[in-house]
Amino acid sequence: MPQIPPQEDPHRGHPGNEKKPGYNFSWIYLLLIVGLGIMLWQNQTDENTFDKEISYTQFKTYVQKGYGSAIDVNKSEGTAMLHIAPEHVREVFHQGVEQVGKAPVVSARYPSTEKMDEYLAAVKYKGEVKYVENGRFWTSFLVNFLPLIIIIAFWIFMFRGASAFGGKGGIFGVGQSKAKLFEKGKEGSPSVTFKDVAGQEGAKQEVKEIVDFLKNPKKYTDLGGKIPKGALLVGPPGTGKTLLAKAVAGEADVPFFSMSGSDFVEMFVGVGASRVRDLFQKAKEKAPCIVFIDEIDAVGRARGSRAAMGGNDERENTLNQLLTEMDGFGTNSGVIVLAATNRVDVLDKALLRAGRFDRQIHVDLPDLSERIAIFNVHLKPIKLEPGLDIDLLARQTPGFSGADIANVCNEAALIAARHDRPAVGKQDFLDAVDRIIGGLEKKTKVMTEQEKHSIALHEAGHAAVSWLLEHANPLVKVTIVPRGQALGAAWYLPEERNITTREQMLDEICATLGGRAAEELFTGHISSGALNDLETVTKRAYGMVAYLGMSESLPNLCYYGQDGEYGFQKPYSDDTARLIDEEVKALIAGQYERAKQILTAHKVEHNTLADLLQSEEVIFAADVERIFGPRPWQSRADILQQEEKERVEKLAEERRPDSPEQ
Ligand code: NHX
Ligand code: ZN
Repeated sequence: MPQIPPQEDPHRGHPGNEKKPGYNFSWIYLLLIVGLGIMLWQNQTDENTFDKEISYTQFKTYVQKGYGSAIDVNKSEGTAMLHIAPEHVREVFHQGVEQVGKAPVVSARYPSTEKMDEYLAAVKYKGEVKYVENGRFWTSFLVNFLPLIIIIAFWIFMFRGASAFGGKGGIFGVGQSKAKLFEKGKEGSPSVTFKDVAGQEGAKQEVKEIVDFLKNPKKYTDLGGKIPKGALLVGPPGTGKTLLAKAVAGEADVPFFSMSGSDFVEMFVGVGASRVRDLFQKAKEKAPCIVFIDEIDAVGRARGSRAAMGGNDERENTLNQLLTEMDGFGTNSGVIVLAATNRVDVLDKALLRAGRFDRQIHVDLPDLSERIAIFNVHLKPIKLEPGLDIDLLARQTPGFSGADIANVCNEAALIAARHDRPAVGKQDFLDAVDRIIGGLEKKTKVMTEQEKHSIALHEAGHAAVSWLLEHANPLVKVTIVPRGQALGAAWYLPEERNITTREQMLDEICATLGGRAAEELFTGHISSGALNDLETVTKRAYGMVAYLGMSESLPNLCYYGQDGEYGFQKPYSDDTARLIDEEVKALIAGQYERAKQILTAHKVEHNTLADLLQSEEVIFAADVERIFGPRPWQSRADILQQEEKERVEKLAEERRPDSPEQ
């Protein structure tokens, strides 16, 4: 029975991680407050007291003359203070009582108490003699030693924190790992199970196996197998790596330590390594158990790649410690390390070798059927209009991650609420998708007709060229309503393909250049509006030439991910660099010409489309079809869609028997 996960209570802490009582800053504060208090008190007693320092000889003279009314002897300072009687103030200070106060004093260093006592007896001094032990001792003590105390305290703080005293974490717990410990049945443990992880069947299978290793290791070790030490969850952001790890924590019967890679990092040197040590020590005490490190690239980045810049010794030390710890425990000691990252390519090779994170679990973006499953999870709490087509939603969201889909569902609910609708409908979801891809609509942005015209020409250019190219993405709609950074946009529904051919890339580049081409052809001016178009085109073209070997003069050569390995240098010669630049330039120029040709050939249709767009603001694929006629190769896309639909229906069929009342 899943429970609502209790909110984390920051004051309670987790077992094995609580602060040791009394080991905190409070005593430093106490010391400071006491010191300040004493200083203030001292100042107060000395206030309005005119104090003049004199020589001992002078002091004796004053005593002899009977100027003094009382003497304070401060033994710790070695000074004697003579209170001058009001009637003698003028003789001593050459000033009146108004200037020096009612109880002015003079003080002098005396050679020794005995000698002074002798002298006082000799001159028959009748006044009072007070022996003061501390006097201003504390003031001078604080003034002299407070900086030293602070420095020493800081020093202790630093070094204890960096575990110079045994690695058990410093007196302030800086060297302790910040890992949270979850134990099944105990409060705070996540109630996520594998059932809550939609899609990701392959990854789930792998992760389940790890849980199984820990549940009955004998099954594996009896056959001579070794339990793996670590697994790396790899995948783009938002695909549910952390959720998977939480599900492991929820399903496994073993303790689960969870922390983020950045938790190792602190401003103090040596803390990271100490925290790694502490984490593994705690883990070994609780074995069998699972340690989960989120965003491991924070510490696991390849070492020495920035050696020229002095490197990052602290992070390297942390990583080295992590490597050592993972190698250090015996194969079957039962600590399995799970880590998540979206950048496996930057990780240190040593982390990935056998015996450490030797298995990589890829958590990819969900495909159509997985998106349906994810939608089903996130739509559960939402009040839906009856008959909502979830398949359609999944088809409209290619390339969305699980987190994006959750966002769509939430946004749709908010949009429906804003319109006071009783339930969330299809249009709300489509608006939510648009909002998430394109940003907020800016209906109030003021546009002149002139600007609108050139934007309409630009967008109609995209629409026309993409409509007339076989491999360009199918168009959904064209709009000149400003949204986010863009003043207008042509929306496509990209096919979810696994590989892309050269023709498809070229057609897409051509369609993207269609906007500027239309501007140039039909307004005579080119504008800054094509910034994003040119950016994507340039990136794609460089990718084709430098990474995919798709150009005439650099065929089958890939320079991907190779720079940085030998410092900052590019892994090719200057001549090659020039060649790449030339090829990219030629490629883009060629596609631009092609776009212009297409637009010139279909000038009338394009201009009709642009006019329609300017008056309607939003037009759909059907309008484009009315003007240009159906795409001759649309049948192919239709076949694909038909195939997909059949697959989805078959899947739905399969799910139906076990869906009722569960
Ligand atoms: C801008 N954005 O002035 C406006 C808001 C026909 C207008 N920034 O290609 O919207 O012009 O097919 C500095 C200088 C973005 C920052 C110039 C940021 C230009 C989108 C590009 C529509 N649809 N472009 C498109 C678009 C724009 C941009 C900039 C900038 C075009 C085009 C942005
Ligand atoms: Zn454009």
